[in-house]
Amino acid sequence: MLLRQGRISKWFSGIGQEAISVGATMALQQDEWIMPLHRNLGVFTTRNMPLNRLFKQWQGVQDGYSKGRERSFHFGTKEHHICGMISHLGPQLAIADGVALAYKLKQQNKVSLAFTGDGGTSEGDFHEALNTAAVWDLPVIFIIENNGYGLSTPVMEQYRCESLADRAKGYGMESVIIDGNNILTVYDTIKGIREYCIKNQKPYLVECMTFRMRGHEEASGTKYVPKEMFEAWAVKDPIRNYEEWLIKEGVLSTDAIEQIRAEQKQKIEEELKIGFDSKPIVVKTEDELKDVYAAPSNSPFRREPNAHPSLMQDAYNSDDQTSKVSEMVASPEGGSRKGEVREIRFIDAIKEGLHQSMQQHSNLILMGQDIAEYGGAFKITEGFVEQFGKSRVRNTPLCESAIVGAALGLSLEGFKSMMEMQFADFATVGFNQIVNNLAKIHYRWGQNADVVIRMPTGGGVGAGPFHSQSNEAWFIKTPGLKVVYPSTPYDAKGLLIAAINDPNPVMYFEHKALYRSVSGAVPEEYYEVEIGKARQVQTGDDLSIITYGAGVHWAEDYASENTDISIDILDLRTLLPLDYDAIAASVKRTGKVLLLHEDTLIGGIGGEIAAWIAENCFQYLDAPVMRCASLDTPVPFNLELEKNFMALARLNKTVQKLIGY
Ligand SMILES: Cc1ncc(C[n+]2csc(CCOP(=O)(O)OP(=O)(O)O)c2C)c(N)n1
Repeated sequence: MLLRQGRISKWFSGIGQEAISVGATMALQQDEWIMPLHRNLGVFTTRNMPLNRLFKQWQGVQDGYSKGRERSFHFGTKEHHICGMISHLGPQLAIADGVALAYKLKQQNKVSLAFTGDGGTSEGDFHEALNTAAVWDLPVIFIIENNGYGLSTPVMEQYRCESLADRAKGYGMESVIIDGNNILTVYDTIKGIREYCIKNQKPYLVECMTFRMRGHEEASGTKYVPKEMFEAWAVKDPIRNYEEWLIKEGVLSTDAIEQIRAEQKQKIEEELKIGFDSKPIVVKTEDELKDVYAAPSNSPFRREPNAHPSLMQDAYNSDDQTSKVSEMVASPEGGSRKGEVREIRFIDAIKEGLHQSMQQHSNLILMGQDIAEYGGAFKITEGFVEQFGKSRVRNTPLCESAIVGAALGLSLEGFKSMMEMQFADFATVGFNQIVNNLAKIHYRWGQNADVVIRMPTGGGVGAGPFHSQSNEAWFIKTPGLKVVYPSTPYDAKGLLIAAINDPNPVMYFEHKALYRSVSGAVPEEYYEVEIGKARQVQTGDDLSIITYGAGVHWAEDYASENTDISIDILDLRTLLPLDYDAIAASVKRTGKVLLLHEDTLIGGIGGEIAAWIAENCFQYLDAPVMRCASLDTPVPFNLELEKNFMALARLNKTVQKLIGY
């Protein structure tokens, strides 16, 4: 009724399926996480969420669970241990893996529970999450609500196996098919399975047979469902059956049931009144922007912006006897103590930052393909498993989406995690979890995603189109992520530490070609480089080159080979959020700006910065802002082709054009 009156938003009815949500939720402890979907109102009510707050949520008002930012069941709360779904079917399952991993690591006797429909089982996420839970021996209960249809697609057009429960065999997991319309069966089964999962530290798949008595959503109708199906399932209605059973067993009388019904109706009316009494939304742009990120703590490890490689490099050069200099650095206790600065490679700096972070945070978990005994494709985690153990340094199956989801699940239970993408290119198969779950969750319902994804990126090594891409721009345009991209060993270490300390999801790009070709001064100490601050590499008067990653080295080499041009070089270091002050300062110094990046031209961050400069610094410009980027083609394999592809091939031409303007 309320939906028809336009007083609540889009509605996905669970009528006919109530026994599953309610029975399963009752079988769990109140503080065990559940990952519900669009039809699982019973999870929310069984967790005793105040109905008036639910009504507020569905109206999209300020004091609902998502401050008006989300609709229907797309919200969660830590208070009730419910993780809100995103629209995409599938991602919830892997988040349950992460929560179960957290329980396992904390040696708590708990399970997590995730729901999927029969349609959702065709998503890759279903396969990845179940396989990961099986391989990692995680106490997760996966419930399939098999109601015979996807949106309108019947199960015979959805899968070919006899029953979905059979799929468990393929993952090496137990399963059972039950009558999803009998609340006692659901409750008893899930209770028993919960004990099994905890005792054996294993997942379990439950297929609940049921039927949806309404359309997919209230507006979509039910024309595609034969009438006889409704008739057959109407007699199996879970609430009617339960009432009949209660009467037959003498637990309740018909009168008592009527009384309960009347009391509930009255309660709903009262709560609805409170719900409708809510204040209308107050639009505050400032709050909208602020809530995109969780507030980072004030870190005692952040170093002064001027304590920087170019300066330290001088110190390094002046001490050629020992190849080391001493300096005062911030100690973990917040004071200062002596630390050593050594010349180390880019890759070693990353390794050191990660290693020190593992020491600093006992709740930091590393996950990635081949990162344990093998030490990772680039050997960054070599030796880690011996020191920190298999629980914290985890080889993963090949399933990027599930691992990003699991990272988010760990975060729900207070863990930090770092996931290594073997190559940045493979982020495509974890993309949904990154851009829709990690990035949006804090804005949607206040839960942070304390996750760092390391992205070995870039070309120049003849690795072809799928091991060379610069894909940072895909993430830069996603509010909620932070994107960092160091170019020096000093920044590589400090930014990685800062990324791990930051409670938000950070994409950490590390250029493979710099790993072993670039060395620089790096203090032994644990320190942060502040996210969101660019680095002035050198100042100049004629021309600014604003760049990052490999581009910084191209610019430096170019400047040293062309000393007749006074070049101002700015290393952005963080691409989201950008350091606009530093950009403006560089523009003001030279009036001529070249944006240089290895990423391809169209849609690269150069275009974004050029637009910002045009809008904000037009009066300081003496020439149009120019971009020098890689060709708009995939990255070619042949080294000659790749050299031509790279922005570097056009750097001199672009500089000359700008200088001569
Ligand atoms: C990844 C993705 N693809 C498509 C959709 C659109 N969609 C929403 S619900 C739905 C049907 C889901 O069927 P099922 O998993 O059986 O669950 P049910 O709605 O029957 O409970 C579809 C196709 C979506 N939300 N996410």
